[in-house]
Amino acid sequence: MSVDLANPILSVLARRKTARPPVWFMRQAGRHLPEYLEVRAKAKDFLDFCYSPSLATEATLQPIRRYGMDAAILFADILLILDALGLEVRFEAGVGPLVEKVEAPQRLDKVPPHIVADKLSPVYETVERVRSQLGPETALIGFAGAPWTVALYAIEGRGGTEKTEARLWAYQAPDDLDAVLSILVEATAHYLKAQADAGAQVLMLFESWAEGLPEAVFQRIVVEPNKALVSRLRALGVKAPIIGFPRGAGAMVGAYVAETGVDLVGLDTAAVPAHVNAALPEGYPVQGHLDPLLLVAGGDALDQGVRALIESYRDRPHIFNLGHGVRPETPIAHVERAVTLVKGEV
Ligand code: 1CP
Repeated sequence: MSVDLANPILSVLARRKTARPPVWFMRQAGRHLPEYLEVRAKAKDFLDFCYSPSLATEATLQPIRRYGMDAAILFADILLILDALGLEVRFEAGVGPLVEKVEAPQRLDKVPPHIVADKLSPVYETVERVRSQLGPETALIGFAGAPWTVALYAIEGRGGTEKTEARLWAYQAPDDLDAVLSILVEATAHYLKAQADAGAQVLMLFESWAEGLPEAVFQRIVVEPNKALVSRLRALGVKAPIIGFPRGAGAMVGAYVAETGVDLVGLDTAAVPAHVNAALPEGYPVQGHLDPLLLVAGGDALDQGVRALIESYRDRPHIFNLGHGVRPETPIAHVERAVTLVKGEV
């Protein structure tokens, strides 16, 4: 792994401890920024926004300009791959994403994986444009949804905390679920390789719906497909470090890290530092996991939360982040305060 020591995010990913944790926030672009809402209004709909390199580049760069984050995350969405696979994907204001439901894996088998990746070429153009406008000290993170989380949208038609239908597939039609997950592994590997080739220096897998699964199910539908995706990326020659974010993995975080081969694990709001530190090998890097509500609350609670989190991971390489995305109602001054605290500028 080639390491640019002037880039603190890449240093942490190479297991080096940095003088202070580098910082960026999931969903740092988006609805809490007035300048985002302005750009958003220029696009026909959210898919059009994601597929317009000039608009997506602007949205990616806005939080870097405003806050001086150490990483930019590509402006796109985990559901673009389902659109490229031929499913109807819509983003309804106030409802969230809605996806055409698949009844059987064959529905996803129509477009070959490299064609799926080709259909997403506007995303790679965004990556190129963003990279050319970032300084060497700022890392560019490309991303995709991890297979289970994307499969959930295809099976249920939307995201969800209950996941009843998709989880029933794991028991009643395990071969069908495995087939869906394998198709997603292959398409996602080509998609992420193209992002890396275009200039993404880090790749992140969002396994956002991994909570509440029994151990054996977690192993089969989260660990195995994430592991397959990491190996497939390496087999395709991708060298970029990979962040896995198995949101809600809880006590399974150690197994996820040991078996998937991700280079760093993203932790969620409910992660317990003492447990994480006991479960992960010495020197293994982590990212997270401030409660996004502390960024809404501000004040002493925010200051104490930021300091406590830095202290919790003082002994291992750490990228400071939230436990989930920035909420739309977050005051800009609170984000500024948190970044200033992490950077040790107060
Ligand atoms: O402007 C709008 O109204 C649309 C809101 C929005 C935004 C800003 C959506 C719809 N997606 C995005 C961008 C996005 N999505 C980014 C890039 C911006 C950044 O992080 O700064 C990323 C990384 C994502 C990833 C994503 N999309 C995830 C994984 C992260 C997470 O939050 O767990 C998930 C689950 C999605 C699906 C999705 N797309 C949009 C929403 C609101 C959701 C999640 C909620 C749901 O399913 O109802």
